Amino acid sequence: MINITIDGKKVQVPAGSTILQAAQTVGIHIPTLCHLDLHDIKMVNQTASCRICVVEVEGRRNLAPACATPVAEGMVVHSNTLKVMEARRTVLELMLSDHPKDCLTCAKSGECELQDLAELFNIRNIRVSGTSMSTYKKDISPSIIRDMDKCIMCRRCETMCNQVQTVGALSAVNRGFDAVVATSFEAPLNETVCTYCGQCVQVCPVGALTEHDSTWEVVEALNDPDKIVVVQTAPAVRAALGEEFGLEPGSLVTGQMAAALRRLGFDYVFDTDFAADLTIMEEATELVDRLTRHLNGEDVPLPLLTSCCPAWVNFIESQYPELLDIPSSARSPQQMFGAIAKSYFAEKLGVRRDQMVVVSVMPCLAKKYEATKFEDDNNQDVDYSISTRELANLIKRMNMDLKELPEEDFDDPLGESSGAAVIFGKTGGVIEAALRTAYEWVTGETLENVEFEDIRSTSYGLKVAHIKVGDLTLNIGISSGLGNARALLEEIKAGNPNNLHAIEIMACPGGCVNGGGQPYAHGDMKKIQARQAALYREDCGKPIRKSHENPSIKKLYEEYLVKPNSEKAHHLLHTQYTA
Ligand code: HC0
Ligand code: SF4
Repeated sequence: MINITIDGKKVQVPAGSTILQAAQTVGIHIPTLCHLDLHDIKMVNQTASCRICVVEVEGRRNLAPACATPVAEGMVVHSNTLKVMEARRTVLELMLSDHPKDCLTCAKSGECELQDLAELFNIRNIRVSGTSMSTYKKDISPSIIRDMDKCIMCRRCETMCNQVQTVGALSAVNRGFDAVVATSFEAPLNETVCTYCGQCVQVCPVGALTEHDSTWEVVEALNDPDKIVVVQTAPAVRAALGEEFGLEPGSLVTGQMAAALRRLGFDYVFDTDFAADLTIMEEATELVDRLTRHLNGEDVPLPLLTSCCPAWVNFIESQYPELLDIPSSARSPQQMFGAIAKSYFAEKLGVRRDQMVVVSVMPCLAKKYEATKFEDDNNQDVDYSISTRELANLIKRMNMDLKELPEEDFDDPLGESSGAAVIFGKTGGVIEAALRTAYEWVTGETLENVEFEDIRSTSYGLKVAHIKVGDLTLNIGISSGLGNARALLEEIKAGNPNNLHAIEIMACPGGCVNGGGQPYAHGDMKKIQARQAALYREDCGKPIRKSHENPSIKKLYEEYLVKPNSEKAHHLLHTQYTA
């Protein structure tokens, strides 16, 4: 261990630690902009480029960046001298000299780490002048908006995209004031391998990367007397929306959220969880069918890969076109919901599909792109997908405080769901939900304990579990984060040595609770764990915890779809993948 002193406090840390890490162990806050250490998901952005974290080290002439300076025995550090404060202030002024001054209208206003520091250092004018502002064209994709004039070259997005997600859509180019993180050949994002996972948006400290907001379009639809506006809410939203209203991470606000949506003017407040149960009916049927044929000696594609995460689907389509026969053909719950709302439910109401507007509230930015892919008669199944952050903003805009609202229920019939559906929002949840159903279908027995502890995990890596289903042992893979997905796909290409039968993949580390559209976690992975625990609590409290026992789902098959994988179900609920 190494002993040092920071601001008069004695600190003992392992050799190899940085001054920043040492300071954190004794609660001394040294500000950073570029630095981000998410060691839980193996992301360390240590570019030491912003120089906000400089400190004085006795015996050294120059200030040292705390994030990149290793501790040494007997080192004496000062983090709050006048020299340090002046240096930080000058760095901030230099950054602001090449930064647009449109904070009033910036999508990140109030959440911007650069704005927070400018406020903290009381910067009221910028003494640095004579520099020319860079001017980049805004890149507007269905999911993400890149405004590179705001890029401060922290390179967190690049590290996230390359190191954690292994997509490689972003890298730093140019020098000096023109330095920026760009796509190859500066192509628009929608012409690159970007999956729209939105993890770069989650870690961007400024307004360079933000979601493509659709809240005004939703408000216009709500105000159109000729439209029936239906909303669905994803599992993970209820576990994070409260954070935007000052509630503790992990607070469940399912009932208040339904009340808020009703007061916003939605005609029907439904739940994506209903469609998650529907997904299990289709996906578990496919799993049982493939397993049965495999056991009968047929050559069937295994392992079955879950297909409900759109960023993951984008990833396999662009990076592993040779494996496109193995994902389940089931569409995601968001899309199953849209298709059923605009057919079954529209028919019940006696309206045409183009008289109905379907809005989804998702923790995810890739869902915005996914919504553009599915349509009938030139009319999208899901018209608008907004993020948890956008919903919070809408609720605040309408002068409501979520905390003050009563708890209300979803509407029928697309609002009823099981506990299996709500855990979709956490890594491992989809496969656990599928197992609850597949177990009973394969064995014909009642599954007494529905909680598959062996496949649950709070870590963000790969997990392989072996589950007994009657005489069968199912080998299950679970992965969140696209880097982990890549590792599993490479294993499959190498001949599937672990003989995996089914794999769940979610693009965001930890699952949808950590989606690109969730309240900014600012690197606090404890928040993600609290949101995960909240979904398990909601599952525990549900009277029905298996998808195939959901009465509204049973009725949907009786009245409309006939049975899982029927011709009608196939037309409305399944898809084909394209490279
Ligand atoms: Fe998810 Fe979903 S669980 S992808 O993470 O399957 O976004 O929450 O809505 O569609 O249900 C996100 C979350 C969903 C879908 C569901 C799935
Ligand atoms: Fe990379 Fe995901 Fe950002 Fe696209 S959305 S650039 S894949 S991190």
